[in-house]
Amino acid sequence: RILIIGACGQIGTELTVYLRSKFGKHKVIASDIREGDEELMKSGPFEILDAMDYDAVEEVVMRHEITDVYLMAAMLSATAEKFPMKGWNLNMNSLFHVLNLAKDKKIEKIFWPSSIAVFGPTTPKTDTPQRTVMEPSTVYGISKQTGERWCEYYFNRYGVDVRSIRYPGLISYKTLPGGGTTDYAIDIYHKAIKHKKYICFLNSETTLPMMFMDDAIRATTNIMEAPAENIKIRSSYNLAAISFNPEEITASIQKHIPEFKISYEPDFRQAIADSWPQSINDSDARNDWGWGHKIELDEMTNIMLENLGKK
Ligand code: VAH
Repeated sequence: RILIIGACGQIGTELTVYLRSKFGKHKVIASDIREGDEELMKSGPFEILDAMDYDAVEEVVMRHEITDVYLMAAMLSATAEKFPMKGWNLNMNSLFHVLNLAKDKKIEKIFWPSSIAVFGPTTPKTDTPQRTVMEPSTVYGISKQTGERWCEYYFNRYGVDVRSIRYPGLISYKTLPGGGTTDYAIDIYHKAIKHKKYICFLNSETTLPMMFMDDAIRATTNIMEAPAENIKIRSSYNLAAISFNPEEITASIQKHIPEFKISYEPDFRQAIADSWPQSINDSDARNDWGWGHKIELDEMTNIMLENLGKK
């Protein structure tokens, strides 16, 4: 059975729906610190669970006979800059609990998300390699870089089958933007529909690596279903799809809403975005476990506007 920790989050919400459709709703236990929306709550078993409480996580794992854990709970970049110690404690302690459950053979497999936030201002900005200088300057990035080191350590030392990918900014319509620096690229669609204008907290040339959620969910299941011997990297795999800046996503939206206007009021999140790469080299993921993105910017805009327009 599968346990999703952080099932109400941006990725967790869609991962729960996908895995339940694939394995059956009783095989996938959703959990989070608070209840989710009605659709999630009535779509299968749910547990209120604090990812930082080892005993509580262990109890849910044992009671539901969990074999695979997707640890999706974390505090994202912008919020973690406001609450550094809370961000560090949540992102790290939750990971240690799940790694130790696997070390003690209480679970068999772990998925843990890392992020392009592990790269910092001194990292090469374009076609960023899998292995390169990584001096993250955000609490979130530091926690993800450290988490990657621990995942690799637990694999090498204890044989823990933990798999991880460095997600770029993820764009989706099923959940509201949640404290991420890349979340401007979600909010812009909501505001384009509601107000036909958007005040962007990043400047117009801020190019960032991004991906539509359906591609991210497919990458997550691809890496989890790959034979263990194909997973050559046990820290975390670079993953890429599309890179764009606010000007380019605006042009994409204006193909549907010609009168849409953007203005720029960069805030503290500009420095976070400036510390991250503009494009990522994901050849290792493509070679090792058959990764390949599908959704380009204009198709993503079609999907986002169509689904948000219906809400
Ligand atoms: C954030 N969406 O903005 C996340 C992600 C690369 C960005 O890690 O914090």
